[in-house]
Amino acid sequence: MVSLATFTKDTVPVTDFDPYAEEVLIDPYPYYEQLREAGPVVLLERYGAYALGRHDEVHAVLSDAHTFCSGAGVGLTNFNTEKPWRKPSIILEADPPHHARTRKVVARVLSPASIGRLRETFEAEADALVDKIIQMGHFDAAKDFSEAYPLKVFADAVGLPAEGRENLLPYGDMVFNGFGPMNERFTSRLAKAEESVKWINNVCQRENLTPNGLGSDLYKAADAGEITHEEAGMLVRTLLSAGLDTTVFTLCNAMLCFAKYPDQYEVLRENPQLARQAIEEVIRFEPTFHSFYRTTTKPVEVAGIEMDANQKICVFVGSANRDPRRWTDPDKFDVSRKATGHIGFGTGIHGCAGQMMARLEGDILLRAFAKKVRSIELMGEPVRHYNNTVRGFKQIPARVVAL
Ligand code: OVM
Repeated sequence: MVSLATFTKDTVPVTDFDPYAEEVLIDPYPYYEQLREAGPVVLLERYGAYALGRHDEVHAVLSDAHTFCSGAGVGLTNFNTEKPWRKPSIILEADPPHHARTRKVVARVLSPASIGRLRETFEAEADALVDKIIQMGHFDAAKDFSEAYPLKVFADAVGLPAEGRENLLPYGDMVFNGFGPMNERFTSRLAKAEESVKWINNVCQRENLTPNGLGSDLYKAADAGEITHEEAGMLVRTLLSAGLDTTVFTLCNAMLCFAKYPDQYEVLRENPQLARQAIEEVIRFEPTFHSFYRTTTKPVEVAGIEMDANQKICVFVGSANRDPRRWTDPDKFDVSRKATGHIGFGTGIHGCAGQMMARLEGDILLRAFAKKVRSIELMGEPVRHYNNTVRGFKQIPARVVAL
């Protein structure tokens, strides 16, 4: 175990904790507890960044985008002094006032009113996929289920060609590794990324998107003069960066939770209407996103700790979601609890713009599953997917029994 034994220097506890160490990615929660107990603000010595593990401070920092900006990057790399590995996102890595213009367009394209039209198709695809895994009996809950669904329904919704979709997850994997340190996990991914980057950049072009999808909607906002056509392409890149690995891993985490806690699956199966609440609890209990950064724009005090301007702060949403100061029995997976208010989607002006889409996919697929599947059990050890920022699986050997 990485020692979190802390000593005090300039009043801030200092730790050698490495959030990107393999043993932490396997099970971060004992480390998060130590982080939270060490203090509201801790200095990650090896990365020269502050860390927040408690709900209240995480929430406060994410709620103040002027003091804690995103324009210097939301990863460890400080764009004020270091070169980003790709062209910065014009929404994720943008600050007020510019951020509002792109955010407004993306928010509309991903609003409940806009994505409501997808429901029937999403439901039909969910039914078909659940029938398929029931037919299979033994299946891989990662590949055959959690990957298959978003790669079909979300990619179709954006308007992507069927060909080449195998590039989407590797591309996202690189983006999410890129929010961490430039470690081996990131550089090895980058080294073999050329083809995925090329494919992604290509399908962001209007002529390669179907005319009625969400990608095309972004270009229509450009036709209307809200953004430029080049910006529309950049925002399609955002949909493809943020929209696949995240939902895939959330579905993986949901499947694993239900395999591990059959009593909780039973609750859902008896009342499939609980699917939406259950997905919320999955995202609280096993959030896909675990950490990202903000950068101070001026000298500021956080929980009594003075920080200089231009300092990186690592915000541990995975820890905040288990903070006993905020949650009763935080380490209990409980689909009956009201998990809304978790910050698995972040919060504030940069709070996940795709969260309604994520919920739509999760809710529909989980409900279809709960209506047809009596039980799910593991048939072997799940194989974890290691990433600097997001947690999920590449293989979950499982078996389902039909109702
Ligand atoms: C983007 C982007 C990429 C990854 C994640 C994300 C969580 C946004 O390119 O804008 O939001």
